[in-house]
Amino acid sequence: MMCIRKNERLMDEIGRIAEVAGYLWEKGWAERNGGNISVDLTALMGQEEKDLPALAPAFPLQEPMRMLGGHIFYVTGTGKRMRYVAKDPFANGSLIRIAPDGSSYEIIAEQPVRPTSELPSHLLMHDFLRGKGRDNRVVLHTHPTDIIGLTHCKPFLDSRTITRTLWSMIPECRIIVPKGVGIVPYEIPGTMALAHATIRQLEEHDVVFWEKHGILAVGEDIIECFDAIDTLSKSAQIYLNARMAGYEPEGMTDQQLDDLVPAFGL
Ligand code: 2HA
Ligand code: ZN
Repeated sequence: MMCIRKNERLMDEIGRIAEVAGYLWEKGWAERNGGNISVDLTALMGQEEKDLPALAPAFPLQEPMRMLGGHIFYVTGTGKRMRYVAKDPFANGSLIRIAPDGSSYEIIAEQPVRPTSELPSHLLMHDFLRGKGRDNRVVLHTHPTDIIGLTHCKPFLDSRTITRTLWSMIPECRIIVPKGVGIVPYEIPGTMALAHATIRQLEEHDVVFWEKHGILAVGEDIIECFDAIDTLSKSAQIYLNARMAGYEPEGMTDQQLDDLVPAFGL
C-alpha cells in the first residue's frame, strides 16, 4: 500500500504546516475553529502518490479552477481547531486532488476529512495566482485580534492609510510586507463574493485584511506567510498600545520609510 508518510519532503512540509498551526493557536489568533490553511504539495509528490484512490466520491466546485487541474493540496478540515492541526495534521486536515478539468475535487489522504468552509476562497486564490504565473503554494487565513480590531475603525478601511500606519511603526514592517496590505470590505465568510473581492486585492498585495473578520496571506512559503502576519500584528499592537496609553504614536517619517527601499533592495 502506498504510504505518503514515507515521502520525507512531503512530511517536512506537513511538519511546517503543523508548526504554523501551533503558532496561530499560541498567538491567540485561532479561537475555536478560526482560520484555515491550504498548501499546494504537487511538486513534492511522485506520480503514484498523485494517483492515490479517492477516499470518498468527488465534491463539485462552485466555479471551475482551470489552472489547478491535477494539483494536490493539504487543506485544514472544516470545523477543525488549529491547536489540534498542530498535533495531528492528518486527523484535522486532508490531501485533496483537483479533477483534471478543475470542476471538482477528491479527498485522497489520509482520512476523509472535509476541507475548510473557506475552500472556495483558497482555491480561487491559488487558481488566480497560478494564472498570473506566480508559484503560489500557500494560502493562510487567521484571526489576529489586533488587526481585526483595526478593521473596526472606518479610516483604516483604506489600503494606503492602514499600510502607511503599520509600516511606520517599525522598519521591519516596510521590509517584510513590501507590497502593503489590501482591504476587503465585509462579506459573509466562506462565500465566492469574499473570494472574488480578495483576488482583486491580490493584484497588488500578498496580504489582505477582511473587514471585521481576519487576515489572508499568500506566498511560496508558509513560514514567510506567518512572518508577514506576525510583523503586521506587532505593528498593530504598537499602534494600539500607544493609543491606549493616551498618545498618538509619531510613526517613522516618509523619508525614513523611503530610505529602507534602496537599503534593503525593495
Ligand atoms: O474556518 O475562519 O473564515 C473558520 C474561518 C472562516
Ligand atoms: Zn475566518
